[in-house]
Amino acid sequence: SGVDIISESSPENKPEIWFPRHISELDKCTHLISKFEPELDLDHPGYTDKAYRDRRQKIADIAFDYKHGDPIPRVEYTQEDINTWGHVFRQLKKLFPTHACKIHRDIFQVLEDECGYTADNIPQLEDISNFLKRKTGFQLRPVSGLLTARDFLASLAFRVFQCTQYVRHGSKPDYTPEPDCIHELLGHVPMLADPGFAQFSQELGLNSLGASDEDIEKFATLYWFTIEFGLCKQGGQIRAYGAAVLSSYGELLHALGDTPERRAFDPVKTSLQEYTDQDLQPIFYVVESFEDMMDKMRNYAANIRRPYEVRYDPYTQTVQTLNNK
Ligand code: HBI
Ligand code: FE
Repeated sequence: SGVDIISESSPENKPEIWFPRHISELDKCTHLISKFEPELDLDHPGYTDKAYRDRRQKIADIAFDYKHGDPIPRVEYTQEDINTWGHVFRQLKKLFPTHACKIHRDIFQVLEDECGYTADNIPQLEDISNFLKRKTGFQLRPVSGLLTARDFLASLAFRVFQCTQYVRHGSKPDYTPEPDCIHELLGHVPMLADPGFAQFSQELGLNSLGASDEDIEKFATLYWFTIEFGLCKQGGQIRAYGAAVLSSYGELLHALGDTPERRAFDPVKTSLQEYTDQDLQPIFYVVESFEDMMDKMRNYAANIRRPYEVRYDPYTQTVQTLNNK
């Protein structure tokens, strides 16, 4: 795993867990989980498609070579990729007015007007990263696949979102168990352009720095049920704000339909909820408002035992620790 122990001599004599102190140290937070990849997995729809695997490899190399501060190299997507994007884009656009939360609807409109979000164009990560920098200070960094939860969450502390750049295989446009740039661009990017949501995301990241493996698992679960699959109340109705819901036509219909169970968001309980990444979600958590979600998370984090407090200094893009360290 990605945990390096650097010192055996903290005050409580517990080993300390290394974490990045400066945004450039995210170059070391690149531990991947090989779970489901076209090169390795017989069931992957791209496994028998040599051209697709070669394309994926080229895009993966961009992420492997990337260093903090580099512009994100542009990718020339194939017509097949663009068709896949267009298929998902058209379907979701029909549902957003009735199913997406207000933040997503408003910013999606801006992305259409200003950032080349159309059915026949896959926006480039470099352009979208620059858009986010202007809106909330978030930036994108290319990643070749699933990272460990520890590394993924650590980047959020620096307002960096680890973003895949490849497109799912064209034979299965409606479902992918891996993240892909369709999911990132349609689900995550609009929410990360909102100041309150950006703050929430960064705080989750800051809370994860140096946390125990057990706490990392809880923060990853909270990430799952908020940033990926969260629902919220709006004008007496339930709407989606989670990126995995907002980027899947089937999941979006399912989430707001009659089938799943919807529970009130409560970090203590939600952080312990088991989940699956292989099927539609049986359970969703609903927040009253984003302010309420933020309050509850701050309360939860304040009650977690940790050897120090962390602060982010945006001038130097550095994490500082208070107490002892
Ligand atoms: N890695 N690239 C990438 N994208 C994710 O969404 C992601 C990840 N690694 C871990 C992870 N998500 C989940 O464990 C979250 O719950 C943190
Ligand atoms: Fe995601």
